[in-house]
Amino acid sequence: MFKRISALVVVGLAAMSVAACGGGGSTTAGTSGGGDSTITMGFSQVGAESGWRTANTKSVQDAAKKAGIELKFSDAQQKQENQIKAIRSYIQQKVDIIAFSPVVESGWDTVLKEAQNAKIPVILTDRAVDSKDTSLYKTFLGSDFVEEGKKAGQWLVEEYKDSTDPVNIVELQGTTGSAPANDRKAGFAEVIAAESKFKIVASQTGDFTRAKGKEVMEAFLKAQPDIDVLYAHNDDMGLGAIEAIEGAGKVPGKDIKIITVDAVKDGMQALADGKINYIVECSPLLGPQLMDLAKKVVKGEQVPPRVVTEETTFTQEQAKQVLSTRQY
Ligand code: GYE
Repeated sequence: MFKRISALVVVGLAAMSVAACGGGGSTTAGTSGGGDSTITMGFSQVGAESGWRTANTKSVQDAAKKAGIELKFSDAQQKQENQIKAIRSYIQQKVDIIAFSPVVESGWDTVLKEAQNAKIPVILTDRAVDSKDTSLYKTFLGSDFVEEGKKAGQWLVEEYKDSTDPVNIVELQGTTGSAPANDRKAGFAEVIAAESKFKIVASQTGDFTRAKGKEVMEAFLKAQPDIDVLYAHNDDMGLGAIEAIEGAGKVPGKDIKIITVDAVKDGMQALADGKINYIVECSPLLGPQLMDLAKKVVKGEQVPPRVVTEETTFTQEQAKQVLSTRQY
């Protein structure tokens, strides 16, 4: 029944990308016209805030090497201004293609227009932007975060299906304004809204880090006498919160049930140990597919406007089964 799904699937209508491909394709054809001239990619990473991010960075770097793509890599330390600077420097360096994982959703139009004017195509990886003008980027490769939030909510509904008592939930949100924080919150809220017994009694950002997750959970525990469930938007914040819960003399996974997102190795270990109750998977292994898309875009070939990562979920039993083979 349980199936580990690691494949990436391509969705979207290729037809929709026809218009988007016109400009970028013709401008970069010269670069790849010789057939084997090396592609240079400028990649602006969000930061190094979590186990997911570390695995994602490694995936991008390894895949670039394997694909023979020269990678210019920069870490923005979770600051949009650093990403904008990095993108401008890639434009100045006349890279063949820019890829980036936007730390927040808003505020990208100006710099994306600069790239477009310089005829340098852009690929979004992992996180989306809210720009109305979708011709500013060629494609968006990453997870469906709303769906992830829904899966977290569905587990909770099932877990408490026989109870009529109120269920007090605290939520540790990801980085404020980021697509995964916005969407994981929205998907979860939509599903639990169906039943009035579910109440989010506190919700605050933990910046996707372990340290902040611990700090905010400590504050939640002081302010809220009766917490039944913690929903953390990633494993790292959940792991930090576990320390806070244990520090307060409570048993994580029992006194307080915990749901997280990502399924990195440390999270899966805590799940197998019974400290987390359920994890919604989010795959960081985007590198190989990013390089394939980049090659196509630079050659002027059509790519689908949206490529969604296919993912699964894990219970404690399932975590025990797959833990030894988990790569990240
Ligand atoms: O879930 C979190 C990371 O954007 C999907 O960012 C990514 C999220 C991931 O810091 O751990």
